[in-house]
Amino acid sequence: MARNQELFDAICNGKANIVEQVVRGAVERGDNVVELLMESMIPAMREIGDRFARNEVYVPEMLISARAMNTGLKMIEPLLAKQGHQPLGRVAIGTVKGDLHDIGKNLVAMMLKGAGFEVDDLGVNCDVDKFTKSVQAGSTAVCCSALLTTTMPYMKTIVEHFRQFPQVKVIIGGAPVTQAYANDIGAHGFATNASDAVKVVTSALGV
Ligand code: B12
Repeated sequence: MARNQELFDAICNGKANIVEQVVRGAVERGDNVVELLMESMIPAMREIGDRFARNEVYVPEMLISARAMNTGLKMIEPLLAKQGHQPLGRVAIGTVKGDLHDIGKNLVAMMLKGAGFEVDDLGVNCDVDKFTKSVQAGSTAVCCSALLTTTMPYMKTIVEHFRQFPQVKVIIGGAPVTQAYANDIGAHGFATNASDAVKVVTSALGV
């Protein structure tokens, strides 16, 4: 499927009502929503980030684009999440302390749910204590998201903390995170996108 330019532009321009119309049409026609996500929605967020980096837009514009994106994501979530089977395991997910970006984290959570995991979504600005409480409640994977180079180092704190829980696998991701960084801090897994995140979590947990 090629890019849906109307959807791409609507997200870039923060037009949530247009996003709603276009996504509703696509869902009603039975279009492939994963392709819609990969070819039009995620590239639109990348584009708005590039415009921000070039000082063409500012935080308020990024925020309304993020809201428009979330409108579309909420509509496709039920299609990404399958239902009615035994959970493969319980997974905690959160954006790390100091970081409020949650679109990528939400996507990973949706795909994990879709793959059959029980997901404890801890939201944004998560410190080690929040993740620990989820582990004490039965999560065996801790998935951490960071979008800022300033918050990424907190992942090292998380990895080091969970060394005392050998059954817990720490998986990391987010735009600035790399495999080299994951190796460097001793994380159990890393992925650049939500569908690979599912593969990495599945393999780390051996399910
Ligand atoms: C939308 C956005 C915002 C929104 C966030 C709204 C929200 N609810 O999330 C708002 C306006 C609030 C915002 C604020 C800020 N932002 Co901002 N933001 C963005 C933007 C444009 C898009 C991010 C996004 O949603 N991408 C789409 C998703 C789908 O991609 P993703 O998050 O990378 O996730 C995918 C993968 O990384 C992976 N993944 C993600 N998490 C995980 C976790 C695991 C475990 C795994 C395995 C995989 C995985 O899978 C996901 C799906 O495929 C980016 C630009 C960019 N190129 O990333 C800037 C960007 C991240 N922001 C930036 C900045 C600077 C800021 C601010 C500091 C601006 C300011 N001066 O206030 C603040 C920081 C606020 C804070 N404390 O967090 C910079 C960061 C620069 C840097 N090097 O650190 C960027 C890169 C923009 C830029 N080009 O300069 N931002």
